[in-house]
Amino acid sequence: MSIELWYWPEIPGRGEFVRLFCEGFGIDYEDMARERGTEALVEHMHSLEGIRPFAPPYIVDEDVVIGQTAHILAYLSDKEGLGSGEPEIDLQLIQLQLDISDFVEEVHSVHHPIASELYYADQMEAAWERAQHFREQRIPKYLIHFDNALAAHGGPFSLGQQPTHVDTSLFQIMEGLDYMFPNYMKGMQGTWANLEGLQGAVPEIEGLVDYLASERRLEFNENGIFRYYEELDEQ
Ligand SMILES: N[C@@H](CCC(=O)N[C@@H](CS)C(=O)NCC(=O)O)C(=O)O
Repeated sequence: MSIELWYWPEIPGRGEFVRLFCEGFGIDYEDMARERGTEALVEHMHSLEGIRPFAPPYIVDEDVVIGQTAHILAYLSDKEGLGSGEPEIDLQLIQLQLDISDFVEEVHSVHHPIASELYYADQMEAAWERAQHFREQRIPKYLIHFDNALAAHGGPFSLGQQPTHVDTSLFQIMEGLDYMFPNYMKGMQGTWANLEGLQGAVPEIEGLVDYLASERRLEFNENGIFRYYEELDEQ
């Protein structure tokens, strides 16, 4: 039985981290709001009872209804037996996935440093300053951390030859950063060799070959998390 994925239909956003994992590892899912639209998503969210997800993405898997991207990926990985089989290593993979969530939040705060509810145009000056710090301090700090994690089992994936939920997420981060900061990322080429190797290896995962070439794969855009604003990139 396929799981339901509920996420905003027009952006890759955080939903894409779940899609990539499901597509790459053959997990059956229905992308509910892509089929039914934003209103259906809002209605569905409000119809949920009990402890509800705070925000999309969330999944429905029979009686299981959970949000939080990292939590969803940890749940699916465990359910499908796609971890290492060693609890202490699987917990470290979840730790990395939580680091990825923190990083994604910081990416969003680059173009929305004051408030998510305000337009980018209303916070451009603060965004410009934030982008500078983000490029100079935060991207290197996080990417070195992720690059070292990939080296721990010899690469190219987080468990050596075995890809996990961490790898599809790190791939999406690298693709997103290339879109958001093309000049900066070009200038840094070679700095994060393991991550660059991973970026080449993930698209070769069998389930992803077709997906990445399909219309199901949404392009990055300026409503999503990874946005391209020329002024926020290195000049
Ligand atoms: N920490 C959550 C964040 C979820 C989240 O912020 N979702 C966004 C879309 S990517 C949203 O719809 N937020 C609505 C809000 O924050 O009010 C996760 O990783 O899933």
